[in-house]
Parts: sequence; C-alpha cells; structure tokens
Amino acid sequence: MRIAARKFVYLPQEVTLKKGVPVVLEFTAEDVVMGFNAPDFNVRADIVPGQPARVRFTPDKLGEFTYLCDIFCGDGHERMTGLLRVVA
Ligand SMILES: [Cu+2]
Repeated sequence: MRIAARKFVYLPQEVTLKKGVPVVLEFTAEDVVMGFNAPDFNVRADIVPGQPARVRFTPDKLGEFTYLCDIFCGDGHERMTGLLRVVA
C-alpha cells in the first residue's frame, strides 16, 4: 500500500487495514524529509525524497488510529496527520 507525503498531507489520508493481517506501508516524500509515526503500533520511519520508506507491522487492535509527521517540515507540519482504520 503506497502513501505519498507532501506538504502537508498524506495521500491517501486514510487507509483501511485488517486486524491480524501483516501490512507493508510504503511512503514516498515529494519535496522534503517527512516522518511517519504511528505510536499506537510502535512504528515510525523517516521518509526521504527519492527513497521510499517501508514499514511492516501487523495491526493488533481494532479502531481508528491517528498517525503523524514527526519531523518538522514547514508551516503546516502540526496539521499533518493521517488515519489508520483497522477492521475485522
Ligand atoms: Cu512534518
């Protein structure tokens, strides 16, 4: 599953995952270094332009979980979030 990060959004902003099913999220950054941090699942990555970043994990709980950019990337940084929806 691919997610593009650019100032100051992730596209798509929401992804739906299945509980108990391993997933690989691949992030690309278009302009500057971004972060991906999903504290509910203990996963994070640096996303460097030109170098897709992959994170692997297995969602172990149901619900909606916000992730965020944890590398300051400019004026809209604080608003830069996305949603992981985990369904059965
Ligand atoms: Cu940022």
